[in-house]
Amino acid sequence: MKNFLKIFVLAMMMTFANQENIFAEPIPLRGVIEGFYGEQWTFSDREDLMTFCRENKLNAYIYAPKDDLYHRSKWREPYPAEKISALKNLVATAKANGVRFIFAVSPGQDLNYKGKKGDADFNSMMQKFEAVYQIGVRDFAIFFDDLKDDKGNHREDGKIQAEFINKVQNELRNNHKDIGQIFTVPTEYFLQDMQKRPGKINSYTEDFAKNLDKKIVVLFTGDGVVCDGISEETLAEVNKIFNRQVGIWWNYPVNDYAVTDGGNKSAKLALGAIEKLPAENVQAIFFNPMNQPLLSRIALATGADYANNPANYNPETSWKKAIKNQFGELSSAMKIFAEHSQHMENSWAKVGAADGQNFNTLAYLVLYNFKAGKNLETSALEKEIDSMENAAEILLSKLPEKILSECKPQLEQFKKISQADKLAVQSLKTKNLDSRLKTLREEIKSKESSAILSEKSALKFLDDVINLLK
Ligand code: 14T
Repeated sequence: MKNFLKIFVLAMMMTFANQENIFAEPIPLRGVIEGFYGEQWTFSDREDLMTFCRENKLNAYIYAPKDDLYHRSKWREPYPAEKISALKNLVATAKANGVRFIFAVSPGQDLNYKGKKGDADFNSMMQKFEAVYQIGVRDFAIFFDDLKDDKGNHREDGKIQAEFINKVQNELRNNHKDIGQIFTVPTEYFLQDMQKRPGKINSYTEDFAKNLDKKIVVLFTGDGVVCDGISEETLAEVNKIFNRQVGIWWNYPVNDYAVTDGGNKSAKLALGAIEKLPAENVQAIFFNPMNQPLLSRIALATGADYANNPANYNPETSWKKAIKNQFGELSSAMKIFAEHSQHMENSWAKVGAADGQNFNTLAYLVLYNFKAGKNLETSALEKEIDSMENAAEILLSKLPEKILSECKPQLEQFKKISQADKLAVQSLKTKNLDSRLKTLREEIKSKESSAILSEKSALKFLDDVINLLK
């Protein structure tokens, strides 16, 4: 009886704790990795990120912009004085905001491991790290991602890479008493790439895992580079492969891979929530953002909610809260726009909730009834489309300048798609394709290299109607 009572009280406490988040267990290391290709954030964007991190209880930042020459292609060269001084300010701001600043180098394109050249490169790496140690950096990373040729092959040797990282770590710890943690990303950094077939781990990964010092934190991206969530099983499997608790490099909301011909920036914005990540056992997580720093904050704020309480995270609630906090009186309009620009997908990438789910529910019903020759009840769909056009107009006229500069083409596109959708509904009603519709569709198409959204929802509806009525 006594035991029964104990269990009962314990169960009540746990229920209570869950609801009130009293015993919420945050992921110990949680933050942002500036790890994307293309246009870098400015130092002022980075400074602002540190405040954002404190406000959202994120406690780490990895500096690893692929297109910083001194990070990757010219990694041996020291930073010029003015860049070192900007970094110094940033490191101080990070510290003041309770954010651990992790400095990364990606030397893999031309790093020498052996002989005289090997010694020289080891020294270059130590000098590179020493320079940032002097401005306050205590945590370091060496990344070996994206070293594959066009055929997807790489010549990297896992043992040699691991020994290099170990040696750098030893030297850092010999030179300084207060080194924090060392992080790495292997050349095979997603599960599918670590094995030729399930269960058969490649020798590269085996050698890397076996030889890498246990203190070093390994980051991986999931089953693929950009993938539809990480299961507890995948995490457990990768932990087992590396014989340690690995961390996650999460590729959302990053959009650097969605660049279309003609554009130099991704045409699609990832404005959705972080979702489908493990509810427990994650030791470290870093979200890779978009080239657009302000619009990245929707996903990053939800990522912060996830990372601070993975077991009780609700993407939808968190997403609404993030938009409310960030956009105030423009939040209703922003929610409508963002709803149509969440999902990222191509031949090898897939992540984020489906775009325009409300729209699709309404549109399918109308199309279904049209095809069945039934009476068309279009008012709900028309109302939805009006709210979309209205949202685009409000945002185009009222968004603060800097945010608007991150999404103007997409908002204009959203407005056009809405206007075309309105004509499409009218055309269905009259069973006659409005001649303006095809022109509008062409106009939309001509802008797709710089603005894409709602490909499988509001935009698809247009093509569906054009096909039905032509
Ligand atoms: F190291 C990694 F974990 C990683 O994700 N590396 C890059 C990263 O810098 C980039 O931002 C991200 C999204 O594009 O994916 C990795 O880069 C790739 C990988 C690919 F397989 C870019 C294009 C690819 F085809």
